[in-house]
Amino acid sequence: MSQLEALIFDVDGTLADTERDGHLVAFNMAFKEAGLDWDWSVELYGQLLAVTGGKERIRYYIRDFYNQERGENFSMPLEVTNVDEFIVALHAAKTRFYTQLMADGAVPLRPGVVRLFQEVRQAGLRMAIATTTTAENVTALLTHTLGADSVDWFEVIAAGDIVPAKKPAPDIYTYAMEKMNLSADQCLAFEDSHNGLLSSYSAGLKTVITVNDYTHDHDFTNAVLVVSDLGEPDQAMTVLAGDCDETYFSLATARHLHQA
Ligand code: XBP
Ligand code: MG
Repeated sequence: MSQLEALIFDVDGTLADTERDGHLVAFNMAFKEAGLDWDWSVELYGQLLAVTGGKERIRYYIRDFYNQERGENFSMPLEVTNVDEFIVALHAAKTRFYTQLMADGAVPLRPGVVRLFQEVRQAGLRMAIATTTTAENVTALLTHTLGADSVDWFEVIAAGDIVPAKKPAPDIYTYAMEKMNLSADQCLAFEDSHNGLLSSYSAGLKTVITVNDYTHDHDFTNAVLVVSDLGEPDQAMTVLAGDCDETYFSLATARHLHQA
């Protein structure tokens, strides 16, 4: 087994609870601004999360939910001729609202995230990000929670449309590892969802899961560890599956899981 060289992190749901308090809010703000009377509920959004990527999620809603909710098929605003352009413009507005929410401090990082980042940096290990969300959103979250220089803590920020196939495809993890010139057995991934785990696992990565309200019932059979969160010395994590006696997740935990 190779030595552990790098930790690769998902963003949404893993570093922060951005889905409910960030993305969902921003989607609804964008709909309102566009004059649409769509208002996604927290519950509906949980169903829409089956599809990753904001543009893909809007398309999924139009195709699979709109008629069921409204009893009529979606018809585009009169001034719009092309559904792809409509979705791209709506999504650009959503990104604008999302980055503003991050600037307003709407979403904090989850327990243990900053502590683990600092420990990894001090130990000289490498870090990367592999996410479905838009690169601007990653920068906004990192900058407004950790400061502008935190973007440079990550050797690669693999995000959004940089690969054609989003999670659950392995492409975004494969891309990040290629950029770092590392193989999967030199890395450990951190995810929060079934789609995320499908992506990291099919890229060959051992994966740690921190669950959240949207994902605690997902199938995490292929994860090496499933925990409530990364925990803190004074705020114990709960181990939901896997072998771990620690009360919080440290670099030692990562090394141990990687070697096991
Ligand atoms: C995250 C996502 C993202 C966000 C929306 O998935 O699905 O699409 O919900 O982001 P993961 P954009 O955590 O598995 O990467 O609107 O910027 O696409
Ligand atoms: Mg996620």
